[in-house]
Amino acid sequence: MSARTASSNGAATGTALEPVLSALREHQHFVMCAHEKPDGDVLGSGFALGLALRALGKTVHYFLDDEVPRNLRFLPDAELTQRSFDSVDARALYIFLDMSDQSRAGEPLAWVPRERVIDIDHHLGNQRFGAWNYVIESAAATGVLVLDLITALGLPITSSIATCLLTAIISDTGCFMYSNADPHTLRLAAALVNAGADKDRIVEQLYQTRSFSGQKILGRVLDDFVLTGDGICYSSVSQALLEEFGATHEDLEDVVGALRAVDHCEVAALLKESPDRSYRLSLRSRGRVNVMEVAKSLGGGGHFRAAGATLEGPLPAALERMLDAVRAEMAAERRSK
Ligand SMILES: [Mn+2]
Repeated sequence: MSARTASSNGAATGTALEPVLSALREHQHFVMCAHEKPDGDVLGSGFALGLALRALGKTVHYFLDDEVPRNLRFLPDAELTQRSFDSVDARALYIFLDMSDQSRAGEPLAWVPRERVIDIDHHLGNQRFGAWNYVIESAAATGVLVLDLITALGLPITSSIATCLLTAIISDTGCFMYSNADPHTLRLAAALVNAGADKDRIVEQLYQTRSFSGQKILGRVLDDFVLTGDGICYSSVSQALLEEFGATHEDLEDVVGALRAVDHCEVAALLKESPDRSYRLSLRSRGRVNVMEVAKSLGGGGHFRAAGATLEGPLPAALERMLDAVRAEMAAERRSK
Protein backbone atom coordinates (compact mmCIF):
# COMPACT_ATOMS: atom_id res chain seq x y z
CA MET A 1 0.00 0.00 0.00
CA SER A 2 1.28 3.45 -0.73
CA ALA A 3 2.32 5.97 1.88
CA ARG A 4 -0.55 8.20 0.75
CA THR A 5 -3.32 5.68 1.36
CA ALA A 6 -1.81 4.43 4.58
CA SER A 7 -0.90 7.60 6.38
CA SER A 8 -3.05 9.01 9.15
CA ASN A 9 -4.25 12.59 9.58
CA GLY A 10 -1.59 14.60 7.80
CA ALA A 11 -2.36 17.67 9.88
CA ALA A 12 -1.63 15.84 13.11
CA THR A 13 1.74 14.45 12.08
CA GLY A 14 4.65 16.83 11.39
CA THR A 15 6.34 18.06 14.54
CA ALA A 16 5.40 15.19 16.85
CA LEU A 17 6.28 12.53 14.33
CA GLU A 18 9.77 13.63 13.25
CA PRO A 19 11.64 13.26 16.57
CA VAL A 20 10.10 9.81 17.08
CA LEU A 21 11.16 8.76 13.58
CA SER A 22 14.71 9.94 14.28
CA ALA A 23 14.81 7.98 17.53
CA LEU A 24 13.63 4.85 15.73
CA ARG A 25 16.19 5.33 12.97
CA GLU A 26 19.15 6.21 15.18
CA HIS A 27 18.81 3.61 17.92
CA GLN A 28 19.48 -0.09 17.54
CA HIS A 29 17.72 -1.79 20.44
CA PHE A 30 14.03 -1.56 21.35
CA VAL A 31 11.70 -3.05 23.94
CA MET A 32 7.95 -3.03 23.26
CA CYS A 33 5.98 -2.37 26.43
CA ALA A 34 2.28 -3.17 26.92
CA HIS A 35 -0.19 -2.00 29.52
CA GLU A 36 -1.59 -4.45 32.05
CA LYS A 37 -4.47 -6.60 30.82
CA PRO A 38 -3.12 -6.38 27.28
CA ASP A 39 -5.63 -6.07 24.45
CA GLY A 40 -5.63 -6.24 20.66
CA ASP A 41 -4.59 -2.61 20.25
CA VAL A 42 -1.54 -2.67 22.50
CA LEU A 43 -0.32 -6.07 21.31
CA GLY A 44 -1.15 -5.57 17.64
CA SER A 45 0.61 -2.19 17.73
CA GLY A 46 3.66 -3.62 19.47
CA PHE A 47 4.07 -6.62 17.19
CA ALA A 48 3.55 -4.48 14.08
CA LEU A 49 6.18 -1.97 15.11
CA GLY A 50 8.50 -4.75 16.23
CA LEU A 51 8.17 -6.55 12.89
CA ALA A 52 8.91 -3.29 11.06
CA LEU A 53 11.93 -2.45 13.19
CA ARG A 54 13.29 -5.96 12.82
CA ALA A 55 12.96 -5.56 9.04
CA LEU A 56 15.24 -2.51 9.48
CA GLY A 57 17.82 -4.76 11.19
CA LYS A 58 17.02 -3.55 14.72
CA THR A 59 16.93 -5.75 17.80
CA VAL A 60 13.45 -5.96 19.31
CA HIS A 61 12.21 -7.51 22.57
CA TYR A 62 8.58 -7.75 23.59
CA PHE A 63 8.27 -7.36 27.34
CA LEU A 64 4.99 -8.65 28.77
CA ASP A 65 4.38 -9.37 32.43
CA ASP A 66 1.30 -11.34 31.39
CA GLU A 67 0.33 -14.18 29.14
CA VAL A 68 -0.79 -13.19 25.66
CA PRO A 69 -4.59 -13.61 25.85
CA ARG A 70 -5.70 -16.80 24.11
CA ASN A 71 -7.62 -14.99 21.40
CA LEU A 72 -4.54 -12.95 20.41
CA ARG A 73 -2.03 -15.80 20.20
CA PHE A 74 -2.53 -15.98 16.44
CA LEU A 75 -0.73 -12.63 16.06
CA PRO A 76 2.65 -12.77 14.32
CA ASP A 77 5.47 -12.63 16.92
CA ALA A 78 3.06 -13.47 19.79
CA GLU A 79 5.31 -16.38 20.78
CA LEU A 80 8.26 -14.01 21.34
CA THR A 81 7.01 -12.14 24.41
CA GLN A 82 9.22 -12.38 27.49
CA ARG A 83 8.72 -11.70 31.18
CA SER A 84 12.29 -10.67 31.92
CA PHE A 85 14.83 -8.19 30.63
CA ASP A 86 17.26 -10.97 29.76
CA SER A 87 19.45 -10.09 26.81
CA VAL A 88 18.03 -6.56 26.55
CA ASP A 89 20.84 -4.16 25.67
CA ALA A 90 21.60 -1.45 28.26
CA ARG A 91 21.16 1.22 25.57
CA ALA A 92 17.68 0.04 24.55
CA LEU A 93 14.76 2.42 24.15
CA TYR A 94 11.44 1.34 25.70
CA ILE A 95 8.37 1.94 23.55
CA PHE A 96 5.26 2.32 25.72
CA LEU A 97 2.16 1.76 23.64
CA ASP A 98 -1.50 2.57 24.19
CA MET A 99 -1.31 4.00 27.72
CA SER A 100 -1.87 7.46 29.15
CA ASP A 101 0.91 7.19 31.73
CA GLN A 102 3.77 4.88 32.54
CA SER A 103 2.13 3.38 35.62
CA ARG A 104 -0.37 1.56 33.36
CA ALA A 105 2.50 -0.73 32.35
CA GLY A 106 2.69 -1.99 35.92
CA GLU A 107 5.45 -2.36 38.49
CA PRO A 108 8.00 -4.25 36.33
CA LEU A 109 8.35 -1.27 33.95
CA ALA A 110 8.16 1.51 36.53
CA TRP A 111 11.98 1.79 36.69
CA VAL A 112 12.44 2.84 33.06
CA PRO A 113 13.70 6.46 33.08
CA ARG A 114 12.01 9.09 30.92
CA GLU A 115 15.09 9.56 28.71
CA ARG A 116 14.67 6.01 27.42
CA VAL A 117 10.90 6.14 26.86
CA ILE A 118 9.01 6.55 23.59
CA ASP A 119 5.30 7.12 24.28
CA ILE A 120 2.90 6.22 21.44
CA ASP A 121 -0.75 6.60 22.40
CA HIS A 122 -4.26 7.86 21.70
CA HIS A 123 -5.78 8.12 25.21
CA LEU A 124 -7.26 11.43 26.33
CA GLY A 125 -5.12 13.02 28.99
CA ASN A 126 -1.89 11.27 27.96
CA GLN A 127 0.86 12.54 30.25
CA ARG A 128 3.55 12.84 27.54
CA PHE A 129 5.75 10.76 29.83
CA GLY A 130 8.40 9.92 27.26
CA ALA A 131 11.47 11.71 25.99
CA TRP A 132 9.65 11.22 22.69
CA ASN A 133 5.86 11.34 22.46
CA TYR A 134 3.69 10.57 19.48
CA VAL A 135 0.18 11.11 20.84
CA ILE A 136 -2.90 11.81 18.75
CA GLU A 137 -5.99 11.63 20.90
CA SER A 138 -8.37 11.61 17.94
CA ALA A 139 -6.84 8.42 16.51
CA ALA A 140 -9.18 5.43 16.72
CA ALA A 141 -6.39 3.14 17.91
CA THR A 142 -2.70 3.23 18.77
CA GLY A 143 -2.36 0.95 15.74
CA VAL A 144 -3.26 3.91 13.52
CA LEU A 145 -0.27 5.83 14.91
CA VAL A 146 2.02 2.84 14.42
CA LEU A 147 0.83 2.69 10.83
CA ASP A 148 1.83 6.37 10.47
CA LEU A 149 5.31 5.59 11.82
CA ILE A 150 5.94 2.50 9.70
CA THR A 151 4.76 4.33 6.59
CA ALA A 152 6.87 7.39 7.38
CA LEU A 153 9.90 5.14 7.86
CA GLY A 154 9.34 4.08 4.24
CA LEU A 155 8.82 0.45 5.18
CA PRO A 156 6.41 -1.87 3.37
CA ILE A 157 3.23 -2.97 5.12
CA THR A 158 3.67 -6.74 4.95
CA SER A 159 0.70 -9.04 5.43
CA SER A 160 1.93 -9.82 8.97
CA ILE A 161 2.16 -6.16 9.87
CA ALA A 162 -1.23 -5.53 8.26
CA THR A 163 -2.82 -8.31 10.35
CA CYS A 164 -1.37 -6.85 13.55
CA LEU A 165 -2.55 -3.32 12.75
CA LEU A 166 -6.02 -4.39 11.62
CA THR A 167 -6.32 -6.34 14.88
CA ALA A 168 -5.52 -3.11 16.73
CA ILE A 169 -8.16 -1.16 14.82
CA ILE A 170 -10.83 -3.88 15.00
CA SER A 171 -10.19 -4.29 18.70
CA ASP A 172 -10.48 -0.57 19.57
CA THR A 173 -13.47 0.10 17.31
CA GLY A 174 -15.43 -2.88 18.62
CA CYS A 175 -15.29 -4.44 15.18
CA PHE A 176 -16.19 -1.05 13.61
CA MET A 177 -19.28 -0.67 15.77
CA TYR A 178 -18.09 2.31 17.84
CA SER A 179 -18.29 5.90 16.67
CA ASN A 180 -14.48 6.10 16.33
CA ALA A 181 -14.81 3.89 13.23
CA ASP A 182 -15.00 7.07 11.12
CA PRO A 183 -14.44 7.24 7.36
CA HIS A 184 -10.70 7.82 7.81
CA THR A 185 -10.30 4.76 10.03
CA LEU A 186 -12.43 2.64 7.69
CA ARG A 187 -10.19 3.67 4.78
CA LEU A 188 -7.09 2.66 6.76
CA ALA A 189 -8.72 -0.70 7.54
CA ALA A 190 -9.51 -1.21 3.86
CA ALA A 191 -5.89 -0.45 2.95
CA LEU A 192 -4.72 -3.01 5.53
CA VAL A 193 -7.03 -5.68 4.09
CA ASN A 194 -5.62 -4.76 0.71
CA ALA A 195 -2.12 -5.29 2.09
CA GLY A 196 -3.02 -8.83 3.14
CA ALA A 197 -4.46 -8.49 6.66
CA ASP A 198 -6.36 -11.64 7.60
CA LYS A 199 -9.65 -9.93 8.50
CA ASP A 200 -11.66 -13.16 8.74
CA ARG A 201 -9.24 -14.73 11.21
CA ILE A 202 -9.14 -11.58 13.34
CA VAL A 203 -12.94 -11.31 13.56
CA GLU A 204 -13.26 -15.05 14.24
CA GLN A 205 -10.73 -14.85 17.08
CA LEU A 206 -11.90 -11.58 18.63
CA TYR A 207 -15.67 -11.71 18.19
CA GLN A 208 -16.85 -15.17 17.24
CA THR A 209 -14.98 -17.41 19.66
CA ARG A 210 -15.83 -17.56 23.36
CA SER A 211 -14.57 -19.99 25.94
CA PHE A 212 -17.06 -22.57 27.21
CA SER A 213 -16.82 -21.16 30.73
CA GLY A 214 -17.10 -17.57 29.51
CA GLN A 215 -20.31 -18.37 27.70
CA LYS A 216 -21.75 -20.17 30.74
CA ILE A 217 -20.92 -17.21 32.97
CA LEU A 218 -22.47 -14.84 30.43
CA GLY A 219 -25.67 -16.82 30.88
CA ARG A 220 -25.57 -16.27 34.65
CA VAL A 221 -24.76 -12.57 34.28
CA LEU A 222 -27.69 -12.09 31.91
CA ASP A 223 -29.93 -13.99 34.32
CA ASP A 224 -28.92 -11.78 37.25
CA PHE A 225 -28.53 -8.27 35.89
CA VAL A 226 -30.33 -5.22 37.24
CA LEU A 227 -31.61 -2.31 35.15
CA THR A 228 -32.29 0.80 37.22
CA GLY A 229 -34.92 3.37 36.37
CA ASP A 230 -32.20 5.84 35.39
CA GLY A 231 -30.62 3.49 32.86
CA ILE A 232 -27.77 1.81 34.75
CA CYS A 233 -27.51 -1.85 33.84
CA TYR A 234 -25.23 -3.81 36.14
CA SER A 235 -24.24 -7.23 37.29
CA SER A 236 -21.33 -8.94 39.03
CA VAL A 237 -19.21 -12.05 38.80
CA SER A 238 -17.93 -13.60 42.02
CA GLN A 239 -14.78 -15.63 42.52
CA ALA A 240 -17.07 -18.53 43.46
CA LEU A 241 -18.74 -18.35 40.05
CA LEU A 242 -15.37 -18.15 38.28
CA GLU A 243 -14.19 -21.17 40.27
CA GLU A 244 -17.34 -23.12 39.48
CA PHE A 245 -16.44 -22.95 35.79
CA GLY A 246 -12.66 -22.86 36.13
CA ALA A 247 -12.73 -19.41 34.54
CA THR A 248 -10.64 -16.25 34.87
CA HIS A 249 -11.31 -12.58 34.11
CA GLU A 250 -10.01 -13.30 30.62
CA ASP A 251 -13.12 -15.38 29.99
CA LEU A 252 -15.29 -12.33 30.76
CA GLU A 253 -14.14 -10.31 27.76
CA ASP A 254 -17.08 -8.19 26.60
CA VAL A 255 -19.65 -9.66 28.98
CA VAL A 256 -20.25 -6.01 29.87
CA GLY A 257 -21.11 -5.39 26.21
CA ALA A 258 -24.06 -7.75 26.60
CA LEU A 259 -25.33 -5.53 29.43
CA ARG A 260 -24.84 -2.37 27.39
CA ALA A 261 -27.03 -3.89 24.67
CA VAL A 262 -30.08 -3.98 26.96
CA ASP A 263 -32.75 -1.52 25.80
CA HIS A 264 -32.91 1.66 27.94
CA CYS A 265 -29.39 1.05 29.29
CA GLU A 266 -27.28 4.25 29.30
CA VAL A 267 -24.36 2.91 31.34
CA ALA A 268 -23.43 -0.75 31.72
CA ALA A 269 -21.31 -1.85 34.66
CA LEU A 270 -19.82 -5.24 35.46
CA LEU A 271 -18.06 -5.89 38.76
CA LYS A 272 -15.62 -8.80 38.62
CA GLU A 273 -14.25 -10.10 41.88
CA SER A 274 -10.47 -10.59 41.96
CA PRO A 275 -8.67 -13.25 44.00
CA ASP A 276 -7.70 -10.51 46.53
CA ARG A 277 -11.47 -9.79 47.01
CA SER A 278 -11.33 -6.38 45.36
CA TYR A 279 -13.52 -5.78 42.31
CA ARG A 280 -12.52 -4.87 38.78
CA LEU A 281 -15.19 -2.55 37.38
CA SER A 282 -15.81 -2.40 33.62
CA LEU A 283 -17.99 0.45 32.35
CA ARG A 284 -19.59 0.94 28.95
CA SER A 285 -21.68 3.87 27.77
CA ARG A 286 -24.41 4.09 25.19
CA GLY A 287 -22.77 7.37 24.14
CA ARG A 288 -24.44 10.05 26.24
CA VAL A 289 -22.69 9.57 29.60
CA ASN A 290 -18.91 9.93 29.78
CA VAL A 291 -17.82 6.81 31.65
CA MET A 292 -14.17 7.91 31.56
CA GLU A 293 -15.15 10.64 34.07
CA VAL A 294 -16.95 8.03 36.19
CA ALA A 295 -13.87 5.80 36.16
CA LYS A 296 -11.55 8.72 36.98
CA SER A 297 -13.67 9.60 40.01
CA LEU A 298 -13.05 6.03 41.19
CA GLY A 299 -9.29 6.12 40.56
CA GLY A 300 -9.39 4.47 37.14
CA GLY A 301 -9.48 5.68 33.55
CA GLY A 302 -10.26 4.86 29.94
CA HIS A 303 -12.30 6.37 27.14
CA PHE A 304 -15.65 8.19 26.84
CA ARG A 305 -17.56 4.98 26.08
CA ALA A 306 -15.37 2.34 27.72
CA ALA A 307 -13.52 2.67 31.01
CA GLY A 308 -12.59 0.81 34.16
CA ALA A 309 -11.48 1.07 37.76
CA THR A 310 -10.73 -1.11 40.78
CA LEU A 311 -13.02 -0.99 43.81
CA GLU A 312 -12.63 -2.41 47.29
CA GLY A 313 -15.13 -5.03 48.41
CA PRO A 314 -17.40 -6.23 49.81
CA LEU A 315 -19.82 -6.29 46.89
CA PRO A 316 -22.63 -4.14 48.33
CA ALA A 317 -20.15 -1.34 49.10
CA ALA A 318 -18.55 -1.61 45.66
CA LEU A 319 -21.97 -1.50 43.98
CA GLU A 320 -22.95 1.55 45.99
CA ARG A 321 -19.75 3.40 45.08
CA MET A 322 -20.25 2.53 41.42
CA LEU A 323 -23.90 3.67 41.40
CA ASP A 324 -23.02 6.90 43.25
CA ALA A 325 -20.22 7.67 40.80
CA VAL A 326 -22.35 7.02 37.71
CA ARG A 327 -25.20 9.13 39.11
CA ALA A 328 -22.83 11.95 40.04
CA GLU A 329 -21.59 12.07 36.44
CA MET A 330 -25.16 11.91 35.07
CA ALA A 331 -26.11 14.82 37.34
CA ALA A 332 -23.03 16.84 36.35
CA GLU A 333 -23.83 16.33 32.69
CA ARG A 334 -27.47 17.39 33.23
CA ARG A 335 -26.26 20.58 34.95
CA SER A 336 -23.84 21.43 32.15
CA LYS A 337 -26.56 21.20 29.46
MN1 LIG B 1 -6.07 1.69 22.32
